[in-house]
Amino acid sequence: MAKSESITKEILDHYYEGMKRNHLGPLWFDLGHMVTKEPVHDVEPYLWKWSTIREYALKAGELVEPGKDAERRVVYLQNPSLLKRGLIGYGTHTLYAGIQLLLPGEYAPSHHHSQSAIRFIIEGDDKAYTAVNGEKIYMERGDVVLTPAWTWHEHKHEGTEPVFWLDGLDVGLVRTMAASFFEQYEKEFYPMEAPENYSSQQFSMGVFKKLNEAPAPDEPSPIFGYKYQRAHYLLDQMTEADYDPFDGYALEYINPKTNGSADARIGTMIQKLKSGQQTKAHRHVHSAIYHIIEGTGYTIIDGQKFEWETGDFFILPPWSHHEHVNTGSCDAILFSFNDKPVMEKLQLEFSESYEQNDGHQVIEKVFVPNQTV
Ligand code: GTQ
Repeated sequence: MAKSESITKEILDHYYEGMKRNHLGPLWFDLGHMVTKEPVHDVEPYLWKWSTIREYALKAGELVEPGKDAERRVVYLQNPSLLKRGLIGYGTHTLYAGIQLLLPGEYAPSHHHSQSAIRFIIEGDDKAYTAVNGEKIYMERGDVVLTPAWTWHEHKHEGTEPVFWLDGLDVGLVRTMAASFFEQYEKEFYPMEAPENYSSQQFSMGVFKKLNEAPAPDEPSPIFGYKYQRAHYLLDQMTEADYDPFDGYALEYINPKTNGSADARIGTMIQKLKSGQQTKAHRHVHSAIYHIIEGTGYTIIDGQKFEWETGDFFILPPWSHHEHVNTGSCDAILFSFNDKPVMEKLQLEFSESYEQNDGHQVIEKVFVPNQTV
C-alpha cells in the first residue's frame, strides 16, 4: 500500500520498522483484528462426566482437609482450551465452576471476595449449610444458594453423608477487570446474626414489598437460598404457552426486589425438556456452564454433539449455536449459570436464531473427552 509510485518499498519498510521500535501501530492494517465482525474468543466447548468429577472429589476427601490443608476442598473444571493460554480456573473466559465436597463434621472457614458466587447442591440432605453474612442457609439437593460479591460466607456440615455442590464464580471476569480482592475473616466463623433460612422464609410464599420501600434497581437480593422443590413445582406448572423454542420450559432465578438476575453478575437458569423434546438452535454473546440435574440427552454446539447424563457438566462458549435434545424416557432438567447480566448491563448482549435447516444443526462430530498425558 502506497499513496504514490514515488513511495518505494524502502521508504515504507523504514517507516513501519521505525513505528514498531517506538511501539506504535498502523490501524489501517490492524482494525480488522480489533473490531471484529463477530465475537472472537478462545473458549472451546468441553464436557466432564459426573462419575469422574465425583471420584476425584471423593479422593480429595481422603487427601486434604478444609480449614487446614485447603481454604476450600474443591475440584474445579479446567477448560483445556483456556489452560493453553495460561488461564487457570477458567471454564469460560468469564466463569469458573468448582465441585466442593464437605464430609460430616467438616467446615470451610469464613471469608469474602469480590467475585460473586452461586452454588447448586448436587448431593445433600439439608444437613449442611452455607452462612451468608451470618445467616445459615441449609442446602438440599437441587437448591441454589447465593453468596453475592463481598458477602462473608462459610460452609459447615452437620449431617452424616458427604455433601457435594457446584460453586459458580465470575473468576475470569473479575480477573479481566483487575478487580479481585480476598480476605479471611478474623475468626473461623462469622457471628450468626439472623435466624436460620430467614431470608428465604420471608419470601417463600411470594414476593412482598413494604409500602414505604421504593424499588431500588441496584439493590442486592434479599434472598440467599432458592429451594429446588419450588423450582421443580413451577416448571411442572408451565404450559405449552410458556415453552421457549430455544430453551424449553425455562425459569431464571430472580432478585424479587428488582425482578432482575438473583445475583447481580452471574445469571442462573433451570430448564426442563420433556421426553423426546428438541429445542431449536440459537446463539448469544453470553457464555454459560451447564449441569445436568437429571436426565439423558445431548446438546449440539457448533455442529459437535455432547452426550450427557445426570450429573455431567459442559461448557457453552460465547456466540456458539446450540440446541438441546432429551433422548431419555423421563424429563431432563438442566441447571446453568452464565454471564448474561454483565453483558446486558454493558449493553453487549445480542442473540440470533439459527435459520438454516429448520433451526437444526447437522452433527459433524461427536465429542469424546480427551485425557492429556
Ligand atoms: O466456597 O467460598 O470453588 O471462595 C472457589 C472459591 C469456592 C467458596 C470455590 C471460593 C469458594
